[in-house]
Amino acid sequence: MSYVDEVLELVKEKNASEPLFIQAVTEVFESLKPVIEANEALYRREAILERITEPERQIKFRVPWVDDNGQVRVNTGYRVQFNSAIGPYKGGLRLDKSVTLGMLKFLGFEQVFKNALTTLPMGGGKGGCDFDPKGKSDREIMAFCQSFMTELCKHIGADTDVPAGDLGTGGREIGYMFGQYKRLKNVYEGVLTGKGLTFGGSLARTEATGYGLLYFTKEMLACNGIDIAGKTAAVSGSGNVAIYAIQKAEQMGAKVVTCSDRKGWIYDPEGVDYKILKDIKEVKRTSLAEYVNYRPNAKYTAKAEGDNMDHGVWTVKVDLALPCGRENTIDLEDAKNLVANGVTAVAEGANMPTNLEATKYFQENGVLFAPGKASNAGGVATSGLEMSQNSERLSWSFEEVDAKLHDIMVSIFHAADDAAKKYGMEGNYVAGANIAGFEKVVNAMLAQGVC
Ligand code: NDP
Ligand code: 2IT
Repeated sequence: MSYVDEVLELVKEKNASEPLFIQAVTEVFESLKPVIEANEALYRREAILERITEPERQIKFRVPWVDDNGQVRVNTGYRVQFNSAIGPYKGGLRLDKSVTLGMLKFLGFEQVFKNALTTLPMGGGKGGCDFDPKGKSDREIMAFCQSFMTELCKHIGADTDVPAGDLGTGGREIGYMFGQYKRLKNVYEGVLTGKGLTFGGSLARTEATGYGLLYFTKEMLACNGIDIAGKTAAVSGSGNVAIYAIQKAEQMGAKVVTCSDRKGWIYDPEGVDYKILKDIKEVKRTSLAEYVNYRPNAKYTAKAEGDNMDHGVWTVKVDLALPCGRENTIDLEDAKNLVANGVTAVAEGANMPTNLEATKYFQENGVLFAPGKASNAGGVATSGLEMSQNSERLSWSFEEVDAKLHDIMVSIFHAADDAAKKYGMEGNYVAGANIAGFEKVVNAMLAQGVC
C-alpha cells in the first residue's frame, strides 16, 4: 500500500466517529499523491502525514453560565491547536448547537493549509462550543462569552493562539470575549481578530471573506477567458460571508438571485438587495422570510423542518454558484442540477460546502471549481493584517487593507494554479491549493525537526 493510502486508513480507524474530519483529510490526501510519491521515503521516515493529521493540542472545557431565568446552563467548549509550524495558531470560533470535536478538527485541519496559502505567518487552529446563540438575549450572549473566555484565556495569546469569528460568532461575541480576556489577563493585546474598530479591529475585516471570495472568483474566471460582469449567481447562506459576497458581486456587475438561511431561501429575479439582507440578518437577526416584505417580486420558499441542505438554491439556472452557508450543502444531485443548467464556476465561500462526490462531478464536467481553503481565505488573511496593525499599533485605511486583500487573493489563485500545473493537473484548483499549502507547512515542519 502506498504511504498516503496507509495513513488514510490509519486516520479513518483512529477517528472513526468524526466523518467531517475524515472527509477533509481524504480530499487533501487524494490530491497530495503525486507530491508524496515524489518524496515517499523522506515523508514516511519523518511521519509527516501522521503528524500533520494529529492536532498539536486539543482543549475541551466546561462552560457554565446563567440564563435570564436564573437557570444555570452548561455547554462544552473546545480549542483545537492544530499546527504551529509557520506561526501562532490562528482560526475562528464556531458557536452552534451542532459543534463537536470532530467538526472543529475538520475546520482546524483546513485552516492549516488555508493560512499557509495566505502568505502570512499563521499556523492553524479552530475552536467553538455547542452553545446555540439563536434566540438568546444580549445579556445571555455576554454571560456565555465571559464564561467561555474565562477558560479559553489560559490557552491563547497574541503570540500563541489568536481566535476570531466563524459561524455563529460575529463582532458582538468577539467584543464580549475581548473584554473578558483583558480583565482576566490585564493585557491589552491583539489576542482576537474581528474586533470593533475602536479597540484594535481592522477596517475591511467584516467584509473580507465575501469580498475575497469575489476577488478570487474574478481572477479565476479572467484566467479562463471569462468576464464576471453580466453573470448571474446563486449564493447560499445569508450571514457574514454571504452578505459581503453579494455586495461585491453586484459591484463587479454580476447579479446574485438567491440566498438562504436555515429555515428557507429566496429567489429575487432582480438581484438580491444586500442592504435589505444586511438589515434583516445582521441588525434585526431575524428570518429571511422577512425579505419579501421589502421586495414583492422576490419569492421565499420554506425548508422542511430539520433540512440541513440548500437543494432549492441549486435548482436555479445560474452561471456561478457561491455556497456561503456551511459544510456539505451541495451533494451529487445538486451538482447534477447545476451542471444541467450550464453552471460555469463554483467557488466556495463556506468551509467544505461541497461534498466529495459533488466536487468530483463538477471537475469531471468542466466546471471551474474553487475550494474554500483558497477562495474563502480572505477572512483569515485580513485577520493576519489586523494582527500586523495591532503589532505596530497603527490602523491602516480601508483602501489599504482592501488593496492588500485583493492582492493576496490573486496570489492565492496563482499559487494554486501554478502548483496544479507543476504536477500535471492544470485547472484542478483543489489539488493545486492542497499542494501549495502542504509544501509550505511541510518544509517548515521538516526544518524544525521532530516536534
Ligand atoms: P454566519 O453565522 O454569519 O452565517 C451563517 C449563515 O449560514 C446564516 O445565514 C445561517 O442561517 C446559514 N446557515 C447555517 N446553517 C445552514 C444550513 N444548513 N443551510 C443553509 N444555511 C445555513 O457565519 P459566516 O457567514 O461567518 O460563515 C459561513 C461559512 O463561511 C462557514 O462555513 C464558515 O466556517 C465560513 N467562513 C467564515 C469566515 C468568516 O470570516 N466569518 C471566513 C472563512 C470561512 P441562519 O441565519 O438561519 O442562522
Ligand atoms: O474559516 C475561517 O477562515 C475563519 N473563520 C476566519 C478565521 C480567522 O482567524 O479570521
